[in-house]
Amino acid sequence: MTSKHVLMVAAVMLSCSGVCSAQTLRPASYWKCPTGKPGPVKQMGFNARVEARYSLTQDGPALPSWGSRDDHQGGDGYNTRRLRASYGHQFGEDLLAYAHVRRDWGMDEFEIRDAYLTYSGWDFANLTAGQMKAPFSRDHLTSHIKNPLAERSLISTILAPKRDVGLLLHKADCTDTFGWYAGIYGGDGTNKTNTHGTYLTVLRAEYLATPELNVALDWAHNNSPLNTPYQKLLKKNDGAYGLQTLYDAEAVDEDAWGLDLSFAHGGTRAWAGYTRSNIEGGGRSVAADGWYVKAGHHLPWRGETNTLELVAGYEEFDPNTDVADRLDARWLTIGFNYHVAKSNCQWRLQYVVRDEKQDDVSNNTLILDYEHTFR
Ligand SMILES: [Ca+2]
Ligand SMILES: [Ca+2]
Repeated sequence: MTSKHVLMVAAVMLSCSGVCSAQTLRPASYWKCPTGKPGPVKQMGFNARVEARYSLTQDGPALPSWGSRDDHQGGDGYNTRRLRASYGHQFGEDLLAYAHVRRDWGMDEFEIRDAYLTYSGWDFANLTAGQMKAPFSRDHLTSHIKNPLAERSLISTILAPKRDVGLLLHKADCTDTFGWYAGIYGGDGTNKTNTHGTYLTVLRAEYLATPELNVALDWAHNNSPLNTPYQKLLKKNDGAYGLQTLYDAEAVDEDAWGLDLSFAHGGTRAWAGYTRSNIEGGGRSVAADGWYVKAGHHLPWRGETNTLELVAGYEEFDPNTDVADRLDARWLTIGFNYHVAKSNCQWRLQYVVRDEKQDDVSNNTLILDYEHTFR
């Protein structure tokens, strides 16, 4: 941790103010709700976000690599994990432009995350074009700072499609009871052009059953061989299951489906999700799946209910259902979040007990995390 890091984090902490945003039931906000309407609000103007983290992971032999940066391969200890900036601008009634860049831990320069335009002049749907999050998995679609846990679930980081370049039709605004998203992308991932004539297709439907309960169903198909999160997992773990040769041969189809829900009542919130993916190529077929539940409860303190939140989560992830190995993960997280200014400025102290179905290794992690959005 350099003196520059210390100064930067100290400056950010001192600027922590009472600014906050409402918790959303609908995770993906590609559009701005009219003033006064509840729901996802795409923040206009300039925003910046910093996440600073200290993590300590047990260093057992043959650690599975999840690429989380919290293990020794990822360089645990202190890191400035997220350094983000975004700018949103609304042109008149029906056009919104949004851009989001990052210079996270280990990066030498800024990288484009989102760059898109949304047109809302039609009644039947809005159209978003550019680079954006593919609409799959609540856990992936919700900004990290609004996640109860310091880590997103493994199914959302490994099985869900990520940011991509393409077109998205969506009708899931604000208080719509039913919401839907239909997107087509190059499938090659962030800042990649489609060079293979292959595509990622994603569908998502959401239902606001009550103002407190949102359930959703996802489906995706990707026949691009480049840069999928599952392929990255194989690479990090020495080409597990022999599938890397299929990816290298550019002949792999990935299908995924999932469901998720979120519930919020008073000071309590709970999320749950399941995803299953099938990978096919070269006459081989592999299934991967997993699920998670996580919850938080705000403890009242001096008349405030948003200060201290106890959190817990459990997840299972199986990257190959035919094989029992050290990549079969069962993780239990417990800890608390201290909300200085609701979810826009918070501390997290969490302990992750990482159990492997086979050949358990010592790899539990302690995380102290500080995250701040300012605008
Ligand atoms: Ca397995
Ligand atoms: Ca373990």
